[in-house]
Amino acid sequence: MSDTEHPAVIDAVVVGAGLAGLYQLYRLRERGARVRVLEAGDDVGGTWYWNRYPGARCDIESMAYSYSFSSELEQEWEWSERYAGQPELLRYIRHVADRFGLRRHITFGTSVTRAVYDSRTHTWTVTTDGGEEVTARFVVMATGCLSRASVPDLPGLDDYRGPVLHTGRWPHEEVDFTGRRVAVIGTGSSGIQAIPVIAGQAAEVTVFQRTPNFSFPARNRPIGRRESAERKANYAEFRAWLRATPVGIPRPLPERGALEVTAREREAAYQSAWDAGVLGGIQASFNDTLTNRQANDLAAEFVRAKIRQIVDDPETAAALCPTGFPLGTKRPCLDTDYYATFNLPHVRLVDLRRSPLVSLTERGVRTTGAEYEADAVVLATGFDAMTGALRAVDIRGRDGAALNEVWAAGPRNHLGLLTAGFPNLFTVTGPLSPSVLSNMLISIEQHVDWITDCIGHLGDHGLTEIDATVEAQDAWVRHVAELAAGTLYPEAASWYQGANIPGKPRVFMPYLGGVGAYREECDAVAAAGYRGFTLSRLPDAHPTA
Ligand code: N01
Repeated sequence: MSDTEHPAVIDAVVVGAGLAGLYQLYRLRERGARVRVLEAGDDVGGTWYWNRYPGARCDIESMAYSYSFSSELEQEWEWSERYAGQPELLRYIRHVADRFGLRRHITFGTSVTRAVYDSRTHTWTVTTDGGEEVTARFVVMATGCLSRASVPDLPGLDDYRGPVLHTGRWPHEEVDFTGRRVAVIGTGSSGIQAIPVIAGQAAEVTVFQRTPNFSFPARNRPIGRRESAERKANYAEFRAWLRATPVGIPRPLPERGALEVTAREREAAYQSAWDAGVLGGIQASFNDTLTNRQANDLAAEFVRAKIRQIVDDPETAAALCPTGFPLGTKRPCLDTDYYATFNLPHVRLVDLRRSPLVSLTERGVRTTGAEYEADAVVLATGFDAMTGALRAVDIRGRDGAALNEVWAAGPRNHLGLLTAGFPNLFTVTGPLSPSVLSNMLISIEQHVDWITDCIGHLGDHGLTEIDATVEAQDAWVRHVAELAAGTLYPEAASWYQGANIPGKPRVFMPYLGGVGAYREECDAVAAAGYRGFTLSRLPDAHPTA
């Protein structure tokens, strides 16, 4: 069969052509499977296709946040910076698509609206926004954890006369803020990356902050040839080490608690993390930061002291100091000159906790304190994380059951991979897996490898269906919740538990056991003949993948 033909029933539909979808396509093609990838964007890249806001950059080191499946790719690609910017990441992903001949299997500009399982044939029929129907034995949702932009329901949004730009849906054409007054709403990772860069261009920047965040200097720098060559000489060992660490990020693994050392030693450890510029470095200075409130307070106070040191105006510094939630329990940020940006004469901070946002007006943003005129409004307001992109598709499993109803009180699945009653539908880095609390590349490759092996196992044994058992699923959901309950994470109203979306159930969604332990569990499940899953076959099945 030619690559461009679309047979009546193909082996797999992969939804999304970001880092996860591309690797899934590569692995299934390697097995000779007939695969189609359906992608909403007009190019590959996923997150790095959509998030083009000024300053967008990965906050995990490029040489760790990259594919490891091909040593040729690893060796030939040269990263220019320690933390790659969005344009370079997109170039890399495009290179991967071209190098491995993946594009011809991808249909761009196409969103999946519906997916319906047929228990009689063990197939899924996927419907697109263009009305096309594709029937496949497996569906892999590679739709990303942070892909559904959240636009808050702000009164007056339609009254505002200037452009409103969401960081997660940034225009593809150049946005020039020179001489403009820009209002930025939101101070999470996106806002914190964008604000210093926008301030470098705009005539005036007003930052509307509801919750201050913990942010640490990235200490980004070019990667020299020598540094790159040294890493490449030991790339396999480096990757193997990352896979066994808690989150797959190159940073030290602490053996002591913050209260087991002297104040001087503690300060030195925090300072060393601050100087290193590694995501989560401060919280990872000691092994109890996320479980012991006293230890956490010490780390948080270290960061607040840094903010007060950097920011000249004491009132602005106080407003920028995060309080009310433990350090690390909302996603920490890495920045370049974020706090120092507030020393610039044309940048001001509006503390929405003191004067809440009332509405957008024709000319700008109104709070209970004043109206701020702006020529453009940037919404750095985040995403309907982890479940948003999955729930946006009308997914119907066995007997017509709707995933949205099954997940009404929060996501349920086994290992974050398959939901009972929705056989043969896999989620890459789905909720209840390490996902957003890990280096996504580590988790993506682990999931895709597991899914590919699973599909291969079914094919090798003449099986046509895999479904999670309700018992295994219930136990996994409980396990993920118990892990979270043993930490300080539930104390923060974070997007990790859906708190940023009105009406979303509060369930802590990422698995906290670490990528190493998680991989071991997934491998053990597979080695035990897919324990916790039911495998079956149609009487007249002729599996091919
Ligand atoms: O979104 P966020 P993000 N009125 O949800 C505020 C990843 N990422 O796009 O905290 C006023 O973190 C909201 O306030 P509050 C990373 O995992 C990675 O910045 O709800 N404010 C908050 O300040 C990250 O965590 C990179 O009180 C409103 C902000 O908007 C995740 O994406 C780079 C509001 C949203 O912050 C999401 O980050 C960028 C309202 N009505 C992002 N609604 C990398 O470098 C919301 N806010 C890899």
